[in-house]
Amino acid sequence: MTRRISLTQYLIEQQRQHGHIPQELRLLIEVVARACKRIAISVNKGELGDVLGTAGSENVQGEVQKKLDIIANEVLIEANEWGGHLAAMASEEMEGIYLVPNRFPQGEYLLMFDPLDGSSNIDVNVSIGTIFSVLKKVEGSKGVSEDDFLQPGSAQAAAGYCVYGPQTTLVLTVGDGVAMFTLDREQGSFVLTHEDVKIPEDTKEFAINMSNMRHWDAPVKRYIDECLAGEEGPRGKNFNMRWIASMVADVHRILTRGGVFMYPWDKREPNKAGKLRLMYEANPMAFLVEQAGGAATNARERIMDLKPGKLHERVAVVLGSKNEVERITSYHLDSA
Ligand code: AHM
Ligand code: MG
Repeated sequence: MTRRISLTQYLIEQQRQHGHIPQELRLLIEVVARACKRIAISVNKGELGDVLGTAGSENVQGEVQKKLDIIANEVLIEANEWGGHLAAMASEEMEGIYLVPNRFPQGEYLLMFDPLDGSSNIDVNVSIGTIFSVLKKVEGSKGVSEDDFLQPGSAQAAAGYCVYGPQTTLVLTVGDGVAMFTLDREQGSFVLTHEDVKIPEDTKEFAINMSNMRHWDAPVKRYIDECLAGEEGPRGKNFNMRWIASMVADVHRILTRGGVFMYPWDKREPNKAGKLRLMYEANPMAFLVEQAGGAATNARERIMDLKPGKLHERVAVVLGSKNEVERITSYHLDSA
């Protein structure tokens, strides 16, 4: 059985014994976790807390903002701005970067987040989550600008998500494997429930929004057709499909029992980008999935090798069980 230690104890072990994280990073992760607890409280109140529905505004990508998108964004900023560990933050819900106000001490880290992922599921009581990624400011750079954020995912110091589902679970990597912590509501603390999470290399389960099939590129169609052909087809086995439409929940299932998740580029998008955001969604999930022995590509290249060109960059995403991701990637490379 997994040792039932708190998130704090886990992080202190990472700091002391393994030397993986400096104290500032440990404290920063604790603050993010505290913010997630506050967001979980709002999510759980739902209609009773008057937090459901739209806020009557749009974010930088022209998407309608939900009340909870805005609440979660504010909670994360308020919790993190005064701690002294951060230089700046960036969020899917804000156009530019958020500089730590001068009245607070400045740190070396940069925090990025999708405050509430799976917005379309908020009002229907289906799992949603917060995704976060931590970078370190490039050494020697004075002040902080958007350029400081444009580092490849391989530079992440930590990444994780908190899924608000039947349980509230925080999933974290600091580059030493993946650990899961379940929120104990009586105690108010995250408790370690899975250590050294591993994604099986093979799977019989895929996740994709099938309603986009008519827009797909040929290699995506080939892969899914082969899965759907079942035992009689070239794969010689039957596949199951799941699509929650909350990346956090789909990735959580994959970290728990394997599978492959795809949000590929499709023909509606002229510049070959996908729907999901590189900095707030793809990079942190790719870091977690790789740390659990899986793989993550944009259907051609490793996601964590991509050099971002802008903060809100979008990217195609294929991640999960290693052999399946490699197969989908090779179908794309063969067709090029
Ligand atoms: P969001 O960050 O605005 O919620 O959008 C991202 C979400 C992902 O969680 C999910 O995988 C995808 O969008 C679902 O998209 P679709 O509704 O096209 O199936
Ligand atoms: Mg999202």
